[in-house]
Amino acid sequence: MKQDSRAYAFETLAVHAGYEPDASHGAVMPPVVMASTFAQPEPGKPLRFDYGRSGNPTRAHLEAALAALEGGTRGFAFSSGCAAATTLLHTLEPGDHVVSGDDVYGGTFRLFEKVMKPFGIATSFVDLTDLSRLETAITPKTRFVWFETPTNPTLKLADIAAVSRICAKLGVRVVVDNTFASPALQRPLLHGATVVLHSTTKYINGHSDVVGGALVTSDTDLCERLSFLQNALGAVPSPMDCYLVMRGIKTLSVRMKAHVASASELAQRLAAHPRVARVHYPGLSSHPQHELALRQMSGPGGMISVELASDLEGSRRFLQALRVFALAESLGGVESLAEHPALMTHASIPAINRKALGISDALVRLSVGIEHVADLWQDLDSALQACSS
Ligand code: P1T
Repeated sequence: MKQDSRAYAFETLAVHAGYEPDASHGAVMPPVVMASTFAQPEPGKPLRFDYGRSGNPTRAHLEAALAALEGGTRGFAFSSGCAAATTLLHTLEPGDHVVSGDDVYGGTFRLFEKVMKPFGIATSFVDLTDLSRLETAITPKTRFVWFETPTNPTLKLADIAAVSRICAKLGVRVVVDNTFASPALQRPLLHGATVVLHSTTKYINGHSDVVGGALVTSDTDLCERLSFLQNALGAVPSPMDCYLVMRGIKTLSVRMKAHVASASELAQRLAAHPRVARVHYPGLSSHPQHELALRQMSGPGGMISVELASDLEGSRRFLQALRVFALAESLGGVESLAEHPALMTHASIPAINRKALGISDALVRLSVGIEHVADLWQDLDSALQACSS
């Protein structure tokens, strides 16, 4: 497909954005350019690329694809989601302040509290399901309002357009970690956010074989600074990883449809199960922000968090009884995964905070893959039987 400014549908962009068959060979997939450096015709006058940290053709294709998918002008690829977050936080200065959603990935919480705080960047954690709390949390030093929607792991939503309206009035940039939804289901920049962050490790790559991250924005000043910092901090992905993520993107739409269909069915069944106390899934009408999910997302996603009607031992038995779901951290791959946030992905969050957020010993998180839904249900149902034995 010729890259032009037409408004192609997301499915078409996912297959084609960022690359067109190359002029010399017509290869329909981007070449993996493994070179760490690029010969220059004259000293200090490189062709487009000079050194692999500063830029690489395969990475450039991925970055263009990411920008197109999120509807931004520039995409930046990183070696992990945490590297993307770290680079973005380096646009701040000592004394600056961040308002973060209260429920975020444990590694993001750790970055704010254990890494950035000692450098003089303070973070306030706020429940953004109630926006009256946001304006009081923002200070003259606040530079970012940063949140996940849906959140990891309790799947709360924040109204991106409403947060962006408040922040625009106050001159604060809005950072949305769109890892759980992926751009196939939600495009935060179109709702007014300034920057979208991804752990491309998850749905964007989709095959659990790459750790990667991304930022996308249309903010010109931020683009300039991120471009500098991406090179200066150097947390860049390898060309091979860029290629793999680019390949994963081609099936993002179809994968997300399959994740949503199966997760929707499993969430309904789990909600009716006697050994389940509560199901967190934005697609259920019982979800406190189901209306917002319908408005803001084109599908409620492939993640489900389940409060079992049991204790820590029951959760352990459930997770170890699963046969199709693998007991593992991470999410968004074609294979189904299950994990225990309190002991695994959110262990770096103090117990008192976890308790307040509802990350209890009975909470398990499911990443619903693209296997047959009947096999997934049978697996969950039999593990639930094991849970209280
Ligand atoms: O793992 P990494 O690629 O560095 O991405 C960090 C990250 C950022 N944002 C969100 C919403 C995330 O979920 C993650 C990583 N999360 C897991 C590994 C997990 O199992 O929840």
